[in-house]
Amino acid sequence: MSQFDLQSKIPNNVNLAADRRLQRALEQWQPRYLEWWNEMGPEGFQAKDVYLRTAIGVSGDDWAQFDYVKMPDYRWGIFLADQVPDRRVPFGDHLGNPVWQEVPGEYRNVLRRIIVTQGDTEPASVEQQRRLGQTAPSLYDLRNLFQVNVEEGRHLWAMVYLLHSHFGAEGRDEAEELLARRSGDSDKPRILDAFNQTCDDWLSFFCFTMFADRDGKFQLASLAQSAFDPLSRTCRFMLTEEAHHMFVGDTGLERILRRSAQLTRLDPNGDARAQGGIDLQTVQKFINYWFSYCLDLFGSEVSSNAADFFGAGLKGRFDEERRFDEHTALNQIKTLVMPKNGQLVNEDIDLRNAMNEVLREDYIEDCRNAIRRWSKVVQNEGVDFVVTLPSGRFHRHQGIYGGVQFNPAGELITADEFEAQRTTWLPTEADRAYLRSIMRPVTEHGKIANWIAPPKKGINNNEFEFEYVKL
Ligand code: BYC
Ligand code: FE
Ligand code: FE
Repeated sequence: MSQFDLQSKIPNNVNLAADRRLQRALEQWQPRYLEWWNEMGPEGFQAKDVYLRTAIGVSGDDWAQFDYVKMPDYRWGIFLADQVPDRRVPFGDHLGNPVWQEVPGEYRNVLRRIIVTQGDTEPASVEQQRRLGQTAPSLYDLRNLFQVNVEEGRHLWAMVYLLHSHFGAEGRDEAEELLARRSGDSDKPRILDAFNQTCDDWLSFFCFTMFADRDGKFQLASLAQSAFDPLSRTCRFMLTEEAHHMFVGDTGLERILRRSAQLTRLDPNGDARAQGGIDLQTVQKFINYWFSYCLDLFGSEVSSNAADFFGAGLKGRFDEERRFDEHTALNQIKTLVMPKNGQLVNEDIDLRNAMNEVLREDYIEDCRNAIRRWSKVVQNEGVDFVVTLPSGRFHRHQGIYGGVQFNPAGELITADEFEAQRTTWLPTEADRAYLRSIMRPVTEHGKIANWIAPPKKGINNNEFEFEYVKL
């Protein structure tokens, strides 16, 4: 078991005190991180006491403690899951060899890129969500937003630790750049498209934590398989925190859908907007939008990068060790549906080259489970509406379907046909303006905005009425 040092400047379980140079470098990065947090973190509420969980361990039920904390005082730390004794490379060309504690020279550049790409998403999400505190539907939701935000900040620390400890001067430069890029900025945007999209209303926030944080689950799980053991261990612990982020998104959307169904029933014309709520079709449009942007995060369906990552043992499949018997993925094929000359044709691809698609399919299946549950919630409220997940081809900007138009059922259509339907399939400026108009902050204990149902229970065995944020 690793030793926990929770008292020093940077809480950690990596024995930072024993490596003075690394400690000093990270302690120099720390004030710049705090500057970034103050400038780009949550707008307002920074001086308020928020009921937050903080990591104090990496395993068991008591890995976190709950207490009132002012966000800038949050104890952002470096925590790796415990080392697995005699761990072996679980897949790829180095299958069965001991895992690496240091970065092999030949993989230095690709590993750095993987870590930087992952690291970049963490502060990006905080930037995207920074204004949401102003319109939270309840203190419970406000607290959950801030919980997600501080933990995404910690995920940045997790990646910066790897950059500082294993990539020398280049790693330190990358760590600076992670604080310099800005979500949505035209000069210095974040690396991936989904993390440059506006997330200024709570329907978007719940879609984001449902679909983008769930992408995080799959990306982190595939990196948790990595032969580079420090990356594996840090991702394993990040997954522990990730569960709550997805819970916020999944239950947030479920609560909106329940309330939307109730208001649809209540209104004589079945118009939830007339009752100050969100109509089900609008929820569907936001699901379509965020789901499709998150599918792009998995990369090209056919990708030699993905094949190289797998062969090198850097990035595995989801739950590689448990779910597969064969771990080289050699001499196997995957059939993909390809758009060719205005038609869809099946094409066999070498499995390693299709690894992005393999991971994406597992992700889609995970999303589908939630969608089925939500439809039941709506129907149990007596409204005949089925929430659907659009086809993985719909509204894509990357990969083989990028730049080709499909309807939500996944059928090829022309660009004109797509444009004619755009406003029925995807959020419009008017939809966004409507959401802004109904999203007024609710800050009384136990009260909740009209457009969302209360949660079934509160946080850490507290009531929904608990004072989650002291205003
Ligand atoms: N946006 O051939 P391709 C999380 C670029 S969520 C912009 O497909 P490959 C979190 C690509 O960079 C987890 N650009 O290559 C959640 C490349 O450009 P260059 C976050 C894109 O290697 C919530 C070119 O297109 N991480 O942690 O197969 C809150 C060709 O790409 C995009 C990930 O999801 C895009 N979507 O795929 C907080 C990343 N897609 O280099 C945190 C996982 C492609 O030719 N995926 N491009 O100029 C990867 O890291 C993949 O390697 C890439 C590329 C998607 C980056
Ligand atoms: Fe994260
Ligand atoms: Fe997350």
